[in-house]
Amino acid sequence: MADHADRAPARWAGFDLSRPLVMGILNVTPDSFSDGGRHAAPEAAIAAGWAMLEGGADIVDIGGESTRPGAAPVPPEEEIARVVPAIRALAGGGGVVSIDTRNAATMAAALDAGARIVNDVSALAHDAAAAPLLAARGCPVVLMHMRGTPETMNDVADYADLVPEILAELAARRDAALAAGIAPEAIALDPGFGFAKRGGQNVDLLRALRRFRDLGHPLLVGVSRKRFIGELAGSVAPAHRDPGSIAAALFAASRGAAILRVHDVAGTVQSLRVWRALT
Ligand code: HH2
Repeated sequence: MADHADRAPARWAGFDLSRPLVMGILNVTPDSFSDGGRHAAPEAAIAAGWAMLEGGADIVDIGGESTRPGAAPVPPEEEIARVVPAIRALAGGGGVVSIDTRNAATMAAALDAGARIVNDVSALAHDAAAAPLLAARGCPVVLMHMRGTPETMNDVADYADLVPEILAELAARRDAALAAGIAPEAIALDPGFGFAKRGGQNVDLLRALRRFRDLGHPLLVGVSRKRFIGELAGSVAPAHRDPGSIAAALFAASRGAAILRVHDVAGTVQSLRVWRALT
């Protein structure tokens, strides 16, 4: 177990990475693919966030813009209005919050409201102001691999050689972050499951996770309720994909994932505890 500890850093964002961290997903959106609309009201979002922290989440990842395939962009002002009340409440009460956004204005507002980590599915490519902002703020950041935008990504999922191409593209985004002045120890990397990857490509990528550790950063894996989990499980709808998502999360942990981004926090925490005790 903890085989991610041999090459990747031992700490990130103030956390000890000797066991995988659990990041709970809190989408304050009307349209996210599996929980859209459930936490659109601030009170519902805050209650769901506390339930995740009580269930053992190390981090609550708050997002105000769906990035499901085909999703339309949300203006930053709207995104900020959605996420700030939940960030204030959860961070103010002692929870560690990350902000899931591509927009520098939203990153700044979220950090001002108490978020400690930025999670950007565009790996700071979407908004030119993002990298200088994070370099100045010195906060930890997750850089995720994607091609195109959520609107176009399904059309650009053709790879001659899947894993080396994704490794090179993610390394290029990491290098851009370093060139902008972001500290290497602030950076975690994510292969971006479901983002410009079709069904079986996600499986190949997950099986190759160990190769991503050679980039020298903690790895975040987000497979929770994604379409390929539903396909592997046999045409299961998003709301019923938690058992399959946990199976994939444990597999990712065994291949070196340091942070697991999940909807079912309590189920994942319990599964990890048992799995770690056995291994
Ligand atoms: N997946 C989603 C959103 N943000 N961030 C990282 N780092 N990795 C991921 O795999 C990832 C992510 C999409 O999932 P979800 O938040 O559940 O849905 P939606 O984008 O529809 O809000």
